[in-house]
Amino acid sequence: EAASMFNASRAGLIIREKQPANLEFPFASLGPVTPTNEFFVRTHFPVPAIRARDWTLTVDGEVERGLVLTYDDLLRMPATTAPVLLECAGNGRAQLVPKAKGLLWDTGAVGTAEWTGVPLSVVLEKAGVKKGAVDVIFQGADKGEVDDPKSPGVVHFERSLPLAKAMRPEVLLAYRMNGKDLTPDHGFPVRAIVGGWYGMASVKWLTHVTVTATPFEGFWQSLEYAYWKRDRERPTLTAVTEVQVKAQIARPALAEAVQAGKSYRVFGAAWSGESDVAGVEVSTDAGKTWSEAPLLGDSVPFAWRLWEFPWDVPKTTGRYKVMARATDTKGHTQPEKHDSDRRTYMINFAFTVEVEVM
Ligand code: MTE
Ligand code: MO
Repeated sequence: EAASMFNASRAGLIIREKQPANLEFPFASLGPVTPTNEFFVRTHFPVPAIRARDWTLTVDGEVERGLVLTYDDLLRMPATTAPVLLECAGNGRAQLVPKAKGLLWDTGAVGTAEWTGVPLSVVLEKAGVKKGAVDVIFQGADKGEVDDPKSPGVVHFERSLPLAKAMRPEVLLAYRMNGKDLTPDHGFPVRAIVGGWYGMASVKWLTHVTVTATPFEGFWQSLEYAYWKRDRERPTLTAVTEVQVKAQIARPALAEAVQAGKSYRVFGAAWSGESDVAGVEVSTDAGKTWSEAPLLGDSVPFAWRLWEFPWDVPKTTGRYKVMARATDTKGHTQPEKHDSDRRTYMINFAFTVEVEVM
């Protein structure tokens, strides 16, 4: 099982950790949809081996009718297919100064795939959510030892959504990725897909959906994947949720040689969790001046938007610093620096790509 993850089809991915598998997409290969064998993999524990015929999804807690769904039950329910972006909350961590702890993702812990699944709302409506319910917890089959002062020992990977988000159409119980059954490392047989939120919300190998009357405070949202939110200057660790606005450059790649005096097509993607990208700007002089970069195609909610910028490369050779920054339709734009209250998550300051004009 584990060995199969390192076969030839994985040759295109950058290995950040072998066991458990943490693999990064080479962002220079950017396209509209990320092929499954190039899609980044983020796992905290060994991949659980689950056969579709043995799998069940238990829906319990604050519901009128508890449910136990089989894989076939789920496949018979109304499904939707949509491209949705997943970005790990730690994407870009390698760009932090001083050097951060944790997996040092560069720019490739992000991808957009086409997911097929049943809206969670369909299943919750079938179960009948009781009045007073506030949270919906997703539990994955994978588990392991964590360093949690509140509940030391073995825990499952678990995350919750507030009920209002759980009922949104962009929250799916997904069983297909890019038109095929999920692969083991992407959550076979069924995972959550939470459009607009960082990847940790999209729980893989999903086996339990529990509705609760009190806010969930599991390890993966009160200690990990949590940031310091200041309320009248008093910081509290708060769960990371919505994806922050960001543009990333695919080409030129770091240290790429660019021809002097010619035109070069700077190319990248931009996204923002629950809103659309309004515009992208590019700077080729380390952020002194910025120009609008045309957006390509149409805006698709919860997916990324590709953009390009025709750069008239100067005749003067030397090092140039290329940057991109996006603004979303809510008016948010990327910051210049990382806010340390975010710890090593939600890293969306505008990165610099140094290129050699020659
Ligand atoms: N679900 C389970 N059960 N276990 C995990 O370790 N990792 C999460 C999320 N779902 C994880 C999980 C994190 S942090 C991310 S970024 C995404 O899965 C990555 O999804 P992918 O591996 O399909 O790219
Ligand atoms: Mo993640």
